[in-house]
Amino acid sequence: MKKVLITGFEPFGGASINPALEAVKKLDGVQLEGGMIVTCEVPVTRYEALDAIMTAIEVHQPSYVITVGQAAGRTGISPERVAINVDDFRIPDNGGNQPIDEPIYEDGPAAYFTTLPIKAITRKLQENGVPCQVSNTAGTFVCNHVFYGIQHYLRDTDVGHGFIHIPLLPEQAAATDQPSMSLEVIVEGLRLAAQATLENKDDIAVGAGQIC
Ligand code: PCA
Repeated sequence: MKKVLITGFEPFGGASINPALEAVKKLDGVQLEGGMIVTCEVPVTRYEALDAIMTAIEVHQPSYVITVGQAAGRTGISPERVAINVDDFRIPDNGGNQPIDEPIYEDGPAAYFTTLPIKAITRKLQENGVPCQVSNTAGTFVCNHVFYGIQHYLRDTDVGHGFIHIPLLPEQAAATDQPSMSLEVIVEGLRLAAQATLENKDDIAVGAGQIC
């Protein structure tokens, strides 16, 4: 049985909730056609985050890894296209680290592309009524750090990996002008993303480009 490891970050920046963590709590053990979901909780701390995910990969031996984090301002679930080799933290992480323009790996390439079928994921979510758009930036905070670091870790394996950002929950956005998505829709979107990953070894060729 193929395993899809879905990871979720703990709250950060003084918040008490992170939709990624709430979602993975509901996804643990969920059966897919041709596989099942396993999960792990990830600290929002530069190095410890990678350690937690690498340990979970060693324990579960998944065929695919989907790392998930919150992105305030996103209107839909956002499969990320590219991770870049830079840490430039606008706020300190939960360990107090605030690097400026430091490489994640000195000898690493400038960027890694996702190895998840992000166009197939996007189409499956949209067809099932879940707002979803490909994103071309995962930022320069801990989410990008994890995206880049796990791509680097898995670079010589056939384990697929990519990062998905999700919107705020309604209770996080209620007193702001930020968009939000219910936990129920986020959980269903991530389940569909895992299913689409199992169903599409190669991505489909459909446009999702942006003009600035
Ligand atoms: N979002 C942050 C880090 C943890 C999370 O859930 C980010 O986008 O970098």
